Amino acid sequence: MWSSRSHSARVAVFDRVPRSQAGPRPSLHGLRGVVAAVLAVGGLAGAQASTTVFNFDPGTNWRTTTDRLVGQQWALGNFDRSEGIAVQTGYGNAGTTSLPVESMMWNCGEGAALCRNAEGVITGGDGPLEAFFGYGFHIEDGAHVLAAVLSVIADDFFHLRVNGISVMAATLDGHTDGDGQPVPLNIDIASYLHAGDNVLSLRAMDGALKGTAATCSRGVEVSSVLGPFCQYDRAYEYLSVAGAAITVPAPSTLWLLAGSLGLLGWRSGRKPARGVATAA
Ligand SMILES: [Ca+2]
Ligand SMILES: [Ca+2]
Repeated sequence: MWSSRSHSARVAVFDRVPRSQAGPRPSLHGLRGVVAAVLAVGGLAGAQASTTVFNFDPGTNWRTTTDRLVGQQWALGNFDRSEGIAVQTGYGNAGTTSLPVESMMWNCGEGAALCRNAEGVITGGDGPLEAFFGYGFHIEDGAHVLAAVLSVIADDFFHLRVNGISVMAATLDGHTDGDGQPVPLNIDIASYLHAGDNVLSLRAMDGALKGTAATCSRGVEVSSVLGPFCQYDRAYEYLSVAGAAITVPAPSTLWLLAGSLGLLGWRSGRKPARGVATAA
């Protein structure tokens, strides 16, 4: 789907995950449709434009830390990728079967020492109770954000900020299907991006919201944007992220893209690719 064959537009793909390894992804068909259409349009129109795809799936562009001071800086939009460490990718577990393991990550320290159980095995349940994640990327001057979507869920809590602005927080408890499996939230972040440096930051925690309880019967109480939260080892922990942003160089080319997208939809007998709804 991400192939750049047979079109003249230059396409930069960051932190690419081969489809053969990636497996099925949740709820990104609309975004992938847009990518395919843009690439096809490049071929149809002979456009010389540079299209850039920033891949937000877990990989080398993500950094993580358990240092709250560093995490707070990332939350403010001040990202320095010399801080923190590489994320542990493929951080799955035996109980979460609906998410592609490639979309799951956590902070495991150097050599994954923080996530190993007494037998030295990474089970997905022994990581730190809180971790911060950051992803910095640069949008060229004059580029236009055609689409930018994140599909996110965390076990058990996440708070997403983009360029220092609070975008969404949620718990796994509030987003499961009838089988108890996680249902990621699709978040349209296009309006939060701008030319220049951009920062995605997430805080993720294992535990549960304190709710109406008088105290945290287990673990420690910390503040969160959703209210007091009890951090404790509540079985598995992970942050699942998938998605991408697509930029094109100049708004003046958009009329061509829009017209050709409609043509593609007609030619293929399908509706043109639609945006992904923003969760409430
Ligand atoms: Ca745990
Ligand atoms: Ca948990």
